[in-house]
Amino acid sequence: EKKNVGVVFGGKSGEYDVSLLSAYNVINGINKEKFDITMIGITLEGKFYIYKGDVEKIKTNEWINDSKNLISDFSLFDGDIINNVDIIFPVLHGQNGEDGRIQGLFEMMDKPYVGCEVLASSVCMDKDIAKRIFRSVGIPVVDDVLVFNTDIETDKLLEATLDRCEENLPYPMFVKPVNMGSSVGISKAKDRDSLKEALLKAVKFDTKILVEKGINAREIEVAVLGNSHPEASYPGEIVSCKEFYDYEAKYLSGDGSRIDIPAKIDDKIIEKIRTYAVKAFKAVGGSGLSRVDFFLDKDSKDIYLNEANTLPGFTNISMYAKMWDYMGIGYSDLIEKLIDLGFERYEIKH
Ligand code: ADP
Ligand code: MG
Ligand code: MG
Ligand code: K
Repeated sequence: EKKNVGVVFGGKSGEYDVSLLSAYNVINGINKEKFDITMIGITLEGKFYIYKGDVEKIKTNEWINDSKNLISDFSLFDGDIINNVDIIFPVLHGQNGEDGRIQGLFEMMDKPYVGCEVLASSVCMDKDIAKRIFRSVGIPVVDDVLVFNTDIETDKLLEATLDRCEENLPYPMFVKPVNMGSSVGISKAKDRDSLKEALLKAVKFDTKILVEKGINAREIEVAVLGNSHPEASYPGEIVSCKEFYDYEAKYLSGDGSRIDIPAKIDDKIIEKIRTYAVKAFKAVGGSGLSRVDFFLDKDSKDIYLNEANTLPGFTNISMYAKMWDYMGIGYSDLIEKLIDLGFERYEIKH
């Protein structure tokens, strides 16, 4: 019997646009002989709709104006539409979608869903908390200084915070709100003035800011797939066209950035990175999927785990999908595996 997959897209998140692209690809990529689809759109304001229109309009964000194909008066808990959905696939990135909040809603709805549960999702969304956990299991992470919004709320406090950063870290530094993705709110600071500017920018996105030592790094990513026996793909490398892999390099500048799969690095380093990726996934209690990102220091060859993304970009040309493609699992099969893993976890936990 065909299972009905509720594909959720959009979301009250800085990564709304990225989600539309991922979801467009997932909806097109799902094997229609095996699965039916219910499209569930969330607006930037956080309003839920069932969408019955053309998939192309998701990509272009026209879905939201397609009023004859939108159903707003449906229940998430016990309505005909939702009862018909067997499993939910949140194709959402960033706040509310990737951070455990909507996963909590799925738990309350008592629905199986694809990807990490509440805890792993929220841990990985907080770059500070995640790094503490990785450190605690012996995975190397970049040195940092944690700054709260209250540490920079007056000029005097701000100056003291700049001192604290300078005492603990060399320039350049990377300044990031802890709870974002897609490089939103992140800056590279080369001196005290730009550090100040970077902090004032980051605090617009979160109350907690991570200031890190800037690594002159190659960026290596690993795709992890599985529940209690997760597997790591071969690593891929992002070669950015910009000074760092910022939002523009990620999504806007077309073919300027390059992806190498597998990354052209030493076999020994490859094995180390894959081992760290699985260890990190287990340490945060991951399930389903995660893309674990590393820095390989160009000078010292040291490896650092940068972050784990529990709902990474998921178009058919995204790193996550391409790495599994290289491992022999095509896009449609990957989607199916993730759905199976979602059902498997539900069975174990319920
Ligand atoms: P996001 O979740 O937004 O992707 P990241 O922490 O991965 O946040 O940072 C985005 C990008 O910024 C990285 O891919 C990398 O190019 C650059 N970057 C972040 N932190 C550092 C660092 N400590 N050293 C060097 N580059 C960094
Ligand atoms: Mg991220
Ligand atoms: Mg990143
Ligand atoms: K993350």
